[in-house]
Amino acid sequence: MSFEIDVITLFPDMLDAITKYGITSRASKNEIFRLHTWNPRHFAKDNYRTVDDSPYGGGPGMVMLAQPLDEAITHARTRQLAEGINETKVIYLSPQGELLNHEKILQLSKLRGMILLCGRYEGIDERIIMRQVDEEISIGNYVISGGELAAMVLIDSIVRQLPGALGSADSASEDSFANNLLEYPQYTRPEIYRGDAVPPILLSGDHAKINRWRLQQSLGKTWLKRPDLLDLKYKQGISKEEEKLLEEFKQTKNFRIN
Ligand code: 4GX
Repeated sequence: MSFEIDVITLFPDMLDAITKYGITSRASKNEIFRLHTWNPRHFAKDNYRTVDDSPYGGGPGMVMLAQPLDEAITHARTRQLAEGINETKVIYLSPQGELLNHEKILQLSKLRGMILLCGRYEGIDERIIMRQVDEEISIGNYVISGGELAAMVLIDSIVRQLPGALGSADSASEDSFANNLLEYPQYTRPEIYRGDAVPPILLSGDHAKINRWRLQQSLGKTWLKRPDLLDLKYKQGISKEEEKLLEEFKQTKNFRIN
């Protein structure tokens, strides 16, 4: 059964990038997930297909009308139900939402489907949030021009967690944030680039040693660049081996900030 995604958006073509490129394109072709868009404009009633109006109480900009959004969401709910999804979630992407993180992505990836609501202008009529929205999610403390890019961030990060989405070469469980550590540094050919050599241990062929070095680099990088993540790592539980590797990293002070 594929993960069913319905997106309510005035700019459905923006979402094409998800099904056109890379890992999410392959996952779509393999029917790991299915993406449907609904344009509120198609549900507008007047001859001009109006989807917005000025805010009551005055002020700048426009607000998305309740009625076209309501009908678009109802159609999306009906489609989810037809796909056998009895419990779906309507998510509004907004700076007023709960901040998105890895834990939230894992939680959402366990659903069978979801409906994403993309706002433009100054946002949507509050009554739609009251009547139809189950959760508000923010991708970060900054403002973008509409919910579409936020929805695409959410979709991409969820799809990566779905069974069969990643090739055997990739692994979601080894990604940073799955274990609260940053990735170790990567190198590829040539062995020496403009006088900078690849760490010799990576050419040694000793995979036990390489794994220990990589874990030490992950711990050290996290300590240097993301002490907030390292706190989470400690709460999650750090092994004696990891503690030793990090201490050794701190001692040797062979770190660079780049
Ligand atoms: N994380 N935006 C929503 C419309 C809007 C305006 C005001 C509510 C209040 C965003 C974010 C985000 C731009 C999507 C404004 N909604 N979405 N849009 N940050 O900035 O998710």
